[in-house]
Formats: sequence, C-alpha cells, structure tokens
Amino acid sequence: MARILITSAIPYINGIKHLGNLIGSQLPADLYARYLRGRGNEVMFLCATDEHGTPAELAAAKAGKPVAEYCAEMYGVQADIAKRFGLSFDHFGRSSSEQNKKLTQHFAGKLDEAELIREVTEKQVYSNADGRFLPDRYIEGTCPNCGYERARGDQCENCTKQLDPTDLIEPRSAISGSTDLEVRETKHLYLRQSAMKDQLDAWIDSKKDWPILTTSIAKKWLHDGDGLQDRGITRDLDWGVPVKKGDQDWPGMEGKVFYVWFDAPIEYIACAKEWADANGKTDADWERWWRTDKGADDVRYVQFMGKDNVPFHTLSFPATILGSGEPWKMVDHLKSFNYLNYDGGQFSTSQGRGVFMDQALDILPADFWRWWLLSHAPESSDSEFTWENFQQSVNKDLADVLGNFVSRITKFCRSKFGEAVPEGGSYGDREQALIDELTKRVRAYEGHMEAMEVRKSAQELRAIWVAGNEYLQAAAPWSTFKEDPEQAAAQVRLGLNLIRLYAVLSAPFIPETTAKMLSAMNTSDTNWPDDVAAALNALPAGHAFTVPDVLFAKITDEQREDWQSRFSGLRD
Ligand code: B3M
Ligand code: ZN
Repeated sequence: MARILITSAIPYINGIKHLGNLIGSQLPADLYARYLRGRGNEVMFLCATDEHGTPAELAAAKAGKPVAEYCAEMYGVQADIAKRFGLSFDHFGRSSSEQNKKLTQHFAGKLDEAELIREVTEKQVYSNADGRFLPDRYIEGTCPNCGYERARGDQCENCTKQLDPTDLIEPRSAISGSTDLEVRETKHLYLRQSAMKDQLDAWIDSKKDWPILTTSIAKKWLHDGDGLQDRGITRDLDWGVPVKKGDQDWPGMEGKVFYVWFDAPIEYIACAKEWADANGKTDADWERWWRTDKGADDVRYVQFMGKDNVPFHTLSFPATILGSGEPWKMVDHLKSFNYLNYDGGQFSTSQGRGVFMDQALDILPADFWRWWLLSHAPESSDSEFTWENFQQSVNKDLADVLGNFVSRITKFCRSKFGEAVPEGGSYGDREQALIDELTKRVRAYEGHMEAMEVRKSAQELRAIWVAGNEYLQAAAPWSTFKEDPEQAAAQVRLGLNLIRLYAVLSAPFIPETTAKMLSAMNTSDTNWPDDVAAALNALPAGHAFTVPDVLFAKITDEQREDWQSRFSGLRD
C-alpha cells in the first residue's frame, strides 16, 4: 500500500466552472484518486477555491456584493456542484482561509530570512476618486493602435495589442469611470527567483519521468531571453492575504496584499491543515503528507492542471518551497492538459460560452458527462465538444454497450431462473477464453491508469465492456437454454459476475452507476480483480439480485437539437 497526495489546480472563485475547466484538472485528478483508493492505497486528494486577486474583486463588483460575502457564497455553490459531479476530494478548502493566510505569511517570512526578497519601487496608476491604486486591467481608455474606446490597460480586446496603462488615450477608472488619475510611486516585494535558477534547474533535471511538454515549458522559462525573472509577489489591492513576515508587520507594506499566484499554490498545503482542523485531527496528521521530516518522504505527490498553469507549478511554487529552506514535500509528477473547445470555438467564462457545470447537471446525470469528458480528455492535443459526438458516444458506449449488457443478462436470468445467481454447469473453453482476454485487458487498464493515460484507460475499459457483450452474443444463453439449461446457467452466472466486475473497474469513471450496479447485484464486494477468474466466481450460486432500472437512457435527436440551440448563445 502506497501513500499518494493528489492536488488539482484550484478553480477561481469567479463563477461556476465550465466543462473545459472540469476536464482540465479536477475530473482527471478524481479519476486517479478513485482508482488508487480502489486498489487499496492511502490517498489524500485536495482541492480548494482560488479566492483572491482581481478576478474575485471584479466578479464581486459585478454581482454587487462585498467580496468576502461573494466568495463565501460562491464557495458554497462550487462545493455543492463538485459533490454532485462526484469529485471525491478529501477536503475542498478555500485559499482565503485563516490557515492559508498564516502559512503564506510564514513562507514570506522564511524567504525574507533567506534574503530572497527585495523591495522595488514602481510607478503605478492611482485613482483619486476610488482612493486606490488600479491594476492594469482596471484602467480603460482608447486604444492608441485601433481607436477602440474600451481598451484595457493590459491589452486591447479589439486589436489584441498588448498595452501599458500609460499608452491609453483618455484613461479612466474601470471601477468608477473617473478620469482623475495620476501616476504614483509604490513599493512592492519581489521574489529573487533569478538567485534560485541553478537550484530549480537541478531539481527539474532530476525529474526524469516528466513529460516533455512539462519540462520544455519549465526549461524555456529558465533559459530563454534573460532567463528566470524575479517576480513581484505583492499587489495594491484590498482583498488578499495581508503582507507580513510571519506574524510581524512588514514596514512599508501596510495595506498591501500578496499576489494571488503567490498564495494560491500554498493553499495546497494549507488545505491539508484545513482538513485536519475540520476533522478533529492533529497537526501530525496533515504534516505526514507535507513535511518530509514528519513522514512525507514516502509520499508520492501528483499534481493535475491545465497547460497554462505549468510555469507556476514547475518554477514559481517550487521557488517558494525551495527558498523557504524547510523540508516541504515537492511534486513528484505533474499531469497537464491541453484545452477542450466548444462547438467550433472556445469555452469562455467571461463571455459565458459553452456548457457550465450546473447546466450540465440540470440536463443529465454526472456519469454521462464524466464518461464523455474523460474518454475525450485533451491529452496530446486540444479536443472538442460537439453535441453530435456527445450523443453518439454516450448512446454507444454507455447505453448500447454497458447498459444493455446489464439489462439483458439480469432480465434473462429473472425470466428463466429467477432473481438469484443460477446453479449448475461449469465454465468451459469459451469462458476460459473470455477470462484470458479480460485478464490481459485488466492488466493493460491498470497500466494506463497508473500512468495517468486517461483516454487510453477509457478505451481499455470500453473494450472490457465490449468483451462481455461479445461473449454474451456468442454464448447466447437464450438458445443454449433450450438444449442445455445447465450450461445456460453457467453462462448466466458468469454474466452476473461480470456486472460486479464491471462495477468495480468502472468506479473511477462512473461512480454513481457503479453504486447502482452493486446495489442491483446486492453486494458490497468491491475487491479489485487481481485474479479475474476468481472475481468471476465472487457471486455464488443462490446469491439474490434485482434487475436494475435502465442505467443510461439514450439521448434522442430532439434532445440533442434542443440542447444544441439552448447552449449556442452566451450565458447571462
Ligand atoms: N486558479 C487558474 C486556473 O484555474 C488558477 C489555478 C491556481 S492553482 C494553484 O486555471
Ligand atoms: Zn486596439
């Protein structure tokens, strides 16, 4: 039994996530966590909401709520949806927690002690009317390049030109619209990442099994141009972790907060403490996952994220940890994803384009989505959601292959033998051939799951379901029954045992359906089929079962067209 720590990138608090966000980190992380637990390992699976920074402030302003209140509310919404999607976090925390505040300030203090922080004086736009400094994207004006009147201080949305706030013609505050702006000096803290370049380089070199995509992104940042840049870790905002060194004030930093990307990954650690605090556990209980001096040296730590998050996880966060000089557990494997597109374009939170998690659950149960998303995970390249493809895979894989198998065998048994596993006959050559094939496939499935090859795992699982259907088709107990009821009994017994086997193997992908299958088979035996032949005898003759309701209703053409038009526009 191994101990595995799993974190998923923590979703921004600003609104309900779309399906592209879900498949980019949380869902594959859940697949992996469920699989490893199913194999008897000890797993700690952590996620949280990312609550600080400009996105949270802007979303709260748009909702007309104080930002703390907005975050608390959205946390509740996201936690509920995560649960309904079957995301099996051991804890779903909040980056705005007291634990994260303390730990973030602690790391800053340690980095300062190690002389890895320097103060930099910068010029920034201050709004007199708003009484605050404005981040670049809070400043609007006319684009000097194309004349678009609502260009933002960081970029013109119309012509995509990267801008500096001082480039804008007639700049104004995006908060109040005021033009009473001036440039003022302000002091910020910079993390001296450049001083840690060699250390980071050596650490990345030690990661021999990382995918090329991951190491090449990290290496590019380390060596391109001027190499690894020092990074500003503070902001002139109200909402965030107040800048302190440990519990000491930081002279000159009053009223400032840490940059959201500084405290967000620290929440991976703080989340474990939140878990301990919420469950009456001790510090030792969470530290054995995170402190290599307190037991975490035998933990394997795997992170899941979208590709745009890779630099923060291969450089910035490791710089924080290494720079602290303390024995924190560092990531062992990092699984990153490309993007899922929506029907010929991109999913977009800001524009409300695509299908969002709450909407998805309003129209179909979680397992339909989990299956489609995981079996189409954007691993080697971007992938695309289309309603046609969704309808087709769900109907074929889930309804025709898995659902139909379960329904056929249970109904046939009920009609000929009653609602109990039939007695008599024995497994012959055909059954042995199936056992051999399944053994091969189950071992392959385990290999893909362990390697976090999400699509390959789904393909193998589907092939395992297909093998059962083909067996049933060839054995045809409904014909056998007429000449040799004993043999038909053995075939049906095998079929019923396959349902339990499928339930166990499919649990990481479609956990709700697994529960229904196990309940119909009247068993709580979720033992992994290390030995397929033995697993196909787990339910003995005489074991009672019930015929379950239809597991997957097919998606009709009318439904597909209805959803297609319903989700063709923008939300809100
Ligand atoms: N919230 C960005 C994202 O959701 C960011 C991830 C933080 S991981 C520490 O893609
Ligand atoms: Zn422009």
